[in-house]
This record gives sequence, C-alpha cells and structure tokens, in this order.
Amino acid sequence: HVLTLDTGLIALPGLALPYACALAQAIQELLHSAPWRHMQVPSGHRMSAAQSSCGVLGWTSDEHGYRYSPTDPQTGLAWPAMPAVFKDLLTHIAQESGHGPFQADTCLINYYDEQAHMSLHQDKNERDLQHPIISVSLGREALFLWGGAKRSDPVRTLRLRDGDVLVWWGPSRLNFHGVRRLEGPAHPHWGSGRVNLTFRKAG
Ligand code: MD3
Ligand code: FE
Repeated sequence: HVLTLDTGLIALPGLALPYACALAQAIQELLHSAPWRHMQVPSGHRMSAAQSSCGVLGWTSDEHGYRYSPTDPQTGLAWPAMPAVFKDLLTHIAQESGHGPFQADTCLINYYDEQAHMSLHQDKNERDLQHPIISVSLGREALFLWGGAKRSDPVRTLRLRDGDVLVWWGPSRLNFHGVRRLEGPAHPHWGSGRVNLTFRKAG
C-alpha cells in the first residue's frame, strides 16, 4: 500500500522486503570494487555514515565540495554497474508508486552503524531537480528527520524500517532531512547496522 506522508512524499512500507536477500548479495559484491569509505566534507569533517555508489555516476565529497563523478576517486575506475536486482526493484517501485518510470543513473549506498547519523541537509547536486528520488531502507530501524524548505522549519521524526521505500518529488525535493540515529533490535543480516539505497537521476 501507498501512504502519503507529505506533499511530494510517499511511503511504500516493506515493499523491498522480498528483494532483501538478493539486494544484500549484490551490495556485498559491488563493495569488492567500490569499498565503503567515510568521505570528507568541505568543513573538514569526516562523514559518520560510510558510503559507496554504483551506476554511471557516483556521489563524492572531499575538502573542495560535493559532486557526481563517473569514476570512483579512490580507485580511478568507473563505479560498478547498477546490479540487475536494483533495476528490477526500481521497476517494481515505479509500478507500485505510479511515479515512474525512473531514469536513475546512480545509486548512493549509505551504511550506518550505531554511532552514525546524517545532519539536516538539502540534496541539490543533481542537474535536474524535477526527477524523483527513491530511497530503500535495509536493516535496522532509523529515526529519519523530515523538515521543510527552510532549515528553521519544524522537523518531524519518521521511522524507517527494513524494506521501506520512500519516493520524493517536486514540492518535497529541496526539503531539509537527515538521520538522527538507529533504533530497535539488530537485523538478521545487517546486525546493528542499516543500509540505505538512494536512487537518483543526477546527470
Ligand atoms: C528527501 N540519505 O544520502 S534517504 C542522502 O537514510 C540522505 O541515508 C538518508 O539523505 C539516508 O542524501 C535519507 C532519503 C532521502 C534522500 C534524498 C532526499 C530523502 C530526501 C532528497 C530530498 C528530499
Ligand atoms: Fe539527503
């Protein structure tokens, strides 16, 4: 079923659960060529969430700023291709949400351990902000922070559970958001951690 959480934000609870094993396998596989890393941000801090990417582009950050790159700066090689199961899941999300077809050219893979969080931020490195963003939560539950168009707007806390899918577009696309922390019991595959897949058309 589809829940409307805000103008331009829907949730499809548990939609990715049937894909969980295949997704975990594909993620472990692509990490061989693009391992987890903690990127530096322009402030000089190191992100507490570990990241990797796949697709034609990958999101990277260093002391100079944020950008999408066709190569992994850590290896100099192209990012791993988007695994077939990622594409299959996206097709399924498009059908169920009514917001497809999606033209995602990148998937950012975030890994949170119990210490990790993501401060309130906006995502605006993508070329065309008209394309929806799709997020898939795997593993332990997270407290997701959902704000408004201004940093000072009130922030709601949403619980993102294993297999939950969210789709953002238009009116929500530039809203501030973040991840406060993980919560709840460990997960059979991901243990005390959480993985989030974010699909975008960045180029
Ligand atoms: C809302 N990731 O990678 S996913 C990010 O759980 C990021 O790893 C969080 O924020 C995570 O940038 C949240 C959901 C998400 C992703 C992009 C958005 C929500 C968004 C862009 C605009 C509005
Ligand atoms: Fe974000």
